[in-house]
Amino acid sequence: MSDRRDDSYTDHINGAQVPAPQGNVVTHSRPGEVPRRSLRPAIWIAAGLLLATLIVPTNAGAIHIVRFAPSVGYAQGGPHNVTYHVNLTDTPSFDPRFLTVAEGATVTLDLHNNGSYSHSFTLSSVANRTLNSSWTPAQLDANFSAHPPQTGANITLAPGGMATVNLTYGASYAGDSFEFVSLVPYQFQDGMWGFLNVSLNSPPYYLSENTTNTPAFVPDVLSVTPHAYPAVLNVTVTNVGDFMHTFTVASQTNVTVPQSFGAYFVQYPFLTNTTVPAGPPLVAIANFSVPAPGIYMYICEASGHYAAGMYGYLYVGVPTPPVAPTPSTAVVDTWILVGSLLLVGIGAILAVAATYSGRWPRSHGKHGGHS
Ligand SMILES: [Cu+2]
Repeated sequence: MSDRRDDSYTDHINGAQVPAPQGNVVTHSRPGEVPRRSLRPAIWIAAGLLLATLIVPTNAGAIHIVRFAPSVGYAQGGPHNVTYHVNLTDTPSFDPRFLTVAEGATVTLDLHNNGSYSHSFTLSSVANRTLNSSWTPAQLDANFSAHPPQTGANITLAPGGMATVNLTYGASYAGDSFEFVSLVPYQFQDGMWGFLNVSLNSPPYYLSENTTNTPAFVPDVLSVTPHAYPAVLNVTVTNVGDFMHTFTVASQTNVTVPQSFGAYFVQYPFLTNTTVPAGPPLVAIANFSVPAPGIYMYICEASGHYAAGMYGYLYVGVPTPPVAPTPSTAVVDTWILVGSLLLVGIGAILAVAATYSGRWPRSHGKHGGHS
């Protein structure tokens, strides 16, 4: 007993050659049989190519990471004590105006009058008392006569003058806030005030930022997860380009700074507005504190830089997004992923189809094979 088709096939090839009828073509296929074998490699190659598109988003991500690496700068814990460089300006203002020191730690205030008028740094010794900005200069003086300023923290600086103040607050002051003002008439009333906050014993957090000629901040996302608030941040900003920039952090959370940021920052004073010099030392330290969790936007105030995309986000106590929030890049990445998923799905369907249409290379011996 044997396969009739094999017998007939053997008989055929061993028999006398018969010329094909005119107009017909002789093949090994039976009438109506589709030469499917030639299609199967095409199906498998197509499926393989489509599955290979899995590599596309991986590569796109790699390019993205290289371009922005590191896309997120994470804070490092630092030493206990903290130093602030506080400018006394003719605005008139203190910059920065919100300072924080942990209980038991020493805060060093490097005061610098970089204006053309005299200013004073006068720190209240009364905790959690906000001075009344509608007071006259005489009423303000009367207040400090009744409640003398913090010892060693009532200093008047001539233009260009500098002074250093060291202060330490014990644990009983944790959570307290002390206002400081300028006693030069009408400067306090015009906005020259700030607050020194005593936080729980949490260290300052150290971050690194760079400014480039693009112009851009690299990274454009900073992340810190403080244990207590307000939290002291110490951001080292390095200028790796040739232009002057500023590292200007908004005080509102979850807000996009408007393009006309000048008016905005008058209404909502920034947490810090640190100049990043174009020449040596090319490094600036931004000391400031953040009062609460949230996303704080930072921008460069140099003309045209913010509009050209020089901004970033400081994530405080909230998780950072998986991709840096650069809108155009995020959209491209999303569509690459969606497109790849579609292609992978098609590839999988083709692979299943190829499985059901038969194995390839096809096993021999069932029919049409040479024994
Ligand atoms: Cu800039």
